Amino acid sequence: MGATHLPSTEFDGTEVDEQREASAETVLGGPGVEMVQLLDVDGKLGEDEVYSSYAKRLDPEKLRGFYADMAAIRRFDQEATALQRQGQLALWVPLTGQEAAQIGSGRATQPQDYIFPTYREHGVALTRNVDLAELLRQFRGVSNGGWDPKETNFHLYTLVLAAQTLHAVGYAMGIQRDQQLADAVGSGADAAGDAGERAAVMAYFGDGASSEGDVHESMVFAASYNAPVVFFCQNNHWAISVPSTVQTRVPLANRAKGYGFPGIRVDGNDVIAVHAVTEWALEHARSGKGPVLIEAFTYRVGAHTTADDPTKYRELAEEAVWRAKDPLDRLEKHLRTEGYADDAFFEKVKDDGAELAAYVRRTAYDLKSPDIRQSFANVYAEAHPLVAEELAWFEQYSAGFAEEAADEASEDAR
Ligand SMILES: Cc1ncc(C[n+]2csc(CCOP(=O)(O)OP(=O)(O)O)c2C)c(N)n1
Ligand SMILES: [Mg+2]
Repeated sequence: MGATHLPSTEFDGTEVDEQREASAETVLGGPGVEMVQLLDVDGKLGEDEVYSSYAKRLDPEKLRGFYADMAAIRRFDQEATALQRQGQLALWVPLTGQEAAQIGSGRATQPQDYIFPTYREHGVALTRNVDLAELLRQFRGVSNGGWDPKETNFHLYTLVLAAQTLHAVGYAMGIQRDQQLADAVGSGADAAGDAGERAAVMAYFGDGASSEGDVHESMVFAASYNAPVVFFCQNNHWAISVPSTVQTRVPLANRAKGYGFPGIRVDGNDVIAVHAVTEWALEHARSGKGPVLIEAFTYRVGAHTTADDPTKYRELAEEAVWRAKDPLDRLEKHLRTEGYADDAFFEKVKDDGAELAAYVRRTAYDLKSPDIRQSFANVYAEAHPLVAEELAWFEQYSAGFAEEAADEASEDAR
């Protein structure tokens, strides 16, 4: 294409649409596009040269655990959505459809790893033992976060798209330097022998966020410094109303090649494959071989948030295609055909889900609003005259309402 083909002021986008259509197959998946899959949609376990050895580490108990986790987080998601509809939460960000991507990757992490989520990683939170009821605090607007990240190495949710990818790489570089120091004084985990004891970082982000400059800068830095970080992109096909075909002309995993580290597209609705690929990537990062990009190819079955209506921008038929690839159904088929789980197991999972939902409901009803003065106290570490002045004004303003209420009450009494 020459300069004469550059868009003019009469640019109508037709050419771009045509290009997008031409590259859709590689973005949306097609026969020629590589993707790691172990469990097919019928729940049959296939073979993979590299990743089957990881899948073989999973005994029936672990697989049942994956199912129980995915069912629990789906039930939690339904409950939180209902709480938002009842006015208990200001907003909710549903994860339905992405359970395998989150449980598979989260369960591959070790306690010493550090996780930087976006705002939808409720399933990963579960795997890090974050009290799920705590996740609701931010969405009710009673906390800036909700949990102590140091307790679980699960960072607070980041709503500014992709910002956490930079934090993750910085953190990974910190881990790397601490390790170098420990190695120098002879107290560090041995790189060859104890790579499993070393720490790595996981940075979660979405297909939409992948277009942010922050992601590009993170990847450049991660490659330049060989940081122990795994970039985990959940390509759920949509960034609110913008389809993934607008974000990229190639599978997102392919971008890693340009930075010079491995990129893997994995079936994000196949919990066994996601777990295997993430374990491989974390081992790679922990053993000093540098970053990896994983693209979990999945789908956001519900709305972007409870403030969104996907019928305005996508076809129901597309949702139906993805419902047929449901991550829970697929693992259930596998567990049943292999004789790893029976009706009693699935009944118990359901009962546990109801119990979790009741707990979450109870806790949500009990969430207390913080004292507004706390917001003023949070502005600076030390007292500040301007903040004190604003607080004084605010208190005087609030007191006006108390006087108004008292006047109304005495009028009513007359
Ligand atoms: C820097 C920035 N720009 C825009 C937004 C508004 N916004 C919130 S979510 C979202 C879409 C993100 O899509 P994706 O990265 O695919 O993640 P998903 O929500 O699908 O999980 C946008 C544009 C934001 N939060 N931050
Ligand atoms: Mg998305």
